[in-house]
Amino acid sequence: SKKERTLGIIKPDVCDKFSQILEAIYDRGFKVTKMKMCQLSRSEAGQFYQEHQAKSFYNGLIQFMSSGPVIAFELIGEGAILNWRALIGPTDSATARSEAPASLRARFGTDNTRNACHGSDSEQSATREIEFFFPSKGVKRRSTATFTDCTL
Ligand code: YYY
Ligand code: MG
Repeated sequence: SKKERTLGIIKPDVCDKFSQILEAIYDRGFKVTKMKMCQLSRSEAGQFYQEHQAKSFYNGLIQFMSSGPVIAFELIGEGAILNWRALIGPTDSATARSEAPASLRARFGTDNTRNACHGSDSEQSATREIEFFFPSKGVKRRSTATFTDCTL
């Protein structure tokens, strides 16, 4: 498989598990090439998850994602998109515990919304999501996110 980049997020429920999650990331051979801690406004969280706008869980998701600090990072590695998705595990933390007990969602997630981590699901989402958190300089900004700096 080829070298890819992907976007990961440590969600507000598990920012205090930062060191354990980072350890798992390095153990799997990813390189962390960018990282940012911030708090998303509701509007920024909504923009990030725009593909889910029509879903019944959207409001709860936006509420949760803007409820506290997140840590966003760019990962690079062979097949990074699928490999990072595999490391975080199934969306529902309960499913993760039965089907992928070593995954990050199994270890640290609570339920179907408070599920510890995000991972881009395709090359196209990875490009959009990396640009959302880490806008490239010199290119007309597509992301309107400003972010609030925060501490743990
Ligand atoms: O890509 P992934 O995060 O595994 O799941 P998605 O189906 O893209 O949903 C994004 C996000 O929405 C999920 O991480 C939690 C939340 N969510 C939810 O709150 N309730 C659901 N039934 C499905 C997803
Ligand atoms: Mg998704």
